[in-house]
Amino acid sequence: MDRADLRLYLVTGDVPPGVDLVDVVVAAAAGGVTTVQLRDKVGSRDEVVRVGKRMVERLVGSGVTFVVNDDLEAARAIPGAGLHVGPDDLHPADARAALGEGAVIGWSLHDLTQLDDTSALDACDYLAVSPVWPTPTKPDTTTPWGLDGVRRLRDAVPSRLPLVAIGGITAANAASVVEAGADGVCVVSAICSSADPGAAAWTLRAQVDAAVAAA
Ligand code: 3NM
Repeated sequence: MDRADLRLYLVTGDVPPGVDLVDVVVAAAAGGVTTVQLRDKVGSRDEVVRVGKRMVERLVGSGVTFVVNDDLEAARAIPGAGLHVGPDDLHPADARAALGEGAVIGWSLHDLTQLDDTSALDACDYLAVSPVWPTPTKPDTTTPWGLDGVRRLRDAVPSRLPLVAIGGITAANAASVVEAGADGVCVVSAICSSADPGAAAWTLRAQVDAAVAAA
């Protein structure tokens, strides 16, 4: 996976009342989002597949990478979808075996000991520093890594693996995350809660691109 495909990674979350999440994703992609993860911890698998297919159809030609959070069967049912898993989910090597070489597979890092799992690292296309800061969007995260944690992970993770960071990232701090060694930033509320998701994505992407160019 090209590092540039992870510059601005949108994880779906709550959107304002009356707003269609698919429209938010499409606007965010037009604004510069490079990867979309469909994350729905409430809806049924059928619902995830239905929404995911609508997203993929509307993203055709955009170059955006599309992954599903933690549901292998949903990923299999959506054309071209990859899978993002955490340390308590399906093992990345099993995801790779099920989805094949062409699928994008990502893994969340909660703990340095995960780096000892070489079969997991070998199966992944990217890793996510999870979370970099505490966030009201997901109050039950593990201990935040902070910017020092991003730096430590960038040194410890095999260099072939791109690193993104999630949790508490906004346009005001996105550059600092890239300066610490991340290849890109993941956000939920900075885009999903915005009245103008396209503009929010554009602003974030400009911050990330400038930080990458300066690195
Ligand atoms: N996963 P926001 S933090 C979905 O640490 C998610 O694994 C996290 O939301 C993790 O960009 C998070 O609004 C929510 O802070 C991030």
